[in-house]
Amino acid sequence: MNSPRIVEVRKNILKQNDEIAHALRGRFEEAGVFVVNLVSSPGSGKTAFLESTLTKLRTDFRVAALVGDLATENDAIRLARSQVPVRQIITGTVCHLEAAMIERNLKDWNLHELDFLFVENVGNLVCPSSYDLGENLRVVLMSVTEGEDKPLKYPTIVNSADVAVITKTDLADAVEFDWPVAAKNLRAVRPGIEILQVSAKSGSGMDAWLQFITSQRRDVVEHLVWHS
Ligand SMILES: Nc1nc2c(ncn2[C@@H]2O[C@H](COP(=O)(O)OP(=O)(O)OP(=O)(O)O)[C@@H](O)[C@H]2O)c(=O)[nH]1
Ligand SMILES: [Mg+2]
Repeated sequence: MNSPRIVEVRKNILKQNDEIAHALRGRFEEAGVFVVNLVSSPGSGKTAFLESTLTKLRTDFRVAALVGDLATENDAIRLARSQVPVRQIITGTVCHLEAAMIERNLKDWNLHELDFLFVENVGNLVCPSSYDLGENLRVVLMSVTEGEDKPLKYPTIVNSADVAVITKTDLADAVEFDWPVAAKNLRAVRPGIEILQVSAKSGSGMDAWLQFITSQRRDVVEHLVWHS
């Protein structure tokens, strides 16, 4: 008897989130900031990858990051080593970031002073897929140690992503990672999805990733200039 009401409440929450995300997207666009949302299972390497990304990007761009976790400031402390503005969002019992949390935590940041804003979502392969944060690009990370079948088991998150990044490639041989099968599984769920390969530890693949996001940002910014 309770089910219809639960579904209704859930629909309302998602609708409210979409409205806030829509407003955020407008603010990001107006400020010319390119927003990247990183999603993955716990421990796939989001923070290591993001710390490396922030450190490399900050020489040419103005960058900042928000990071969500149920508890601890650990990831914000790690990301702050890149010397860019970082803020931790503690979600308590909530297994994903919501647009309202992003809005609240941007508070005193001037978006016009940023070129890139990165959001590290809570490590979870299910909940974050339903919550738009107003981002330009959603990146799903999958580490080689998780197994090639994860896209088939968690299709919704892959389906909601714009690009897939396979992480910890330095460990690929040790776990006998099957690259063709991983690519086949990702593309079975999300046909045509671009797949990048990185190791935050060795730095391999980071240049291709940086080229990819800077060109994605250029396309968005040029599109805005063209239409203004
Ligand atoms: N060998 C290797 N280990 C890595 C790499 N990237 C991350 N790790 C390790 O993997 C573990 C998890 O990395 P994190 O960066 O904390 O992963 P995360 O996705 O941010 O984790 P949560 O925020 O807790 O979901 C740590 O022990 C990292 O040192 C990599 O490229 N190669
Ligand atoms: Mg992390």
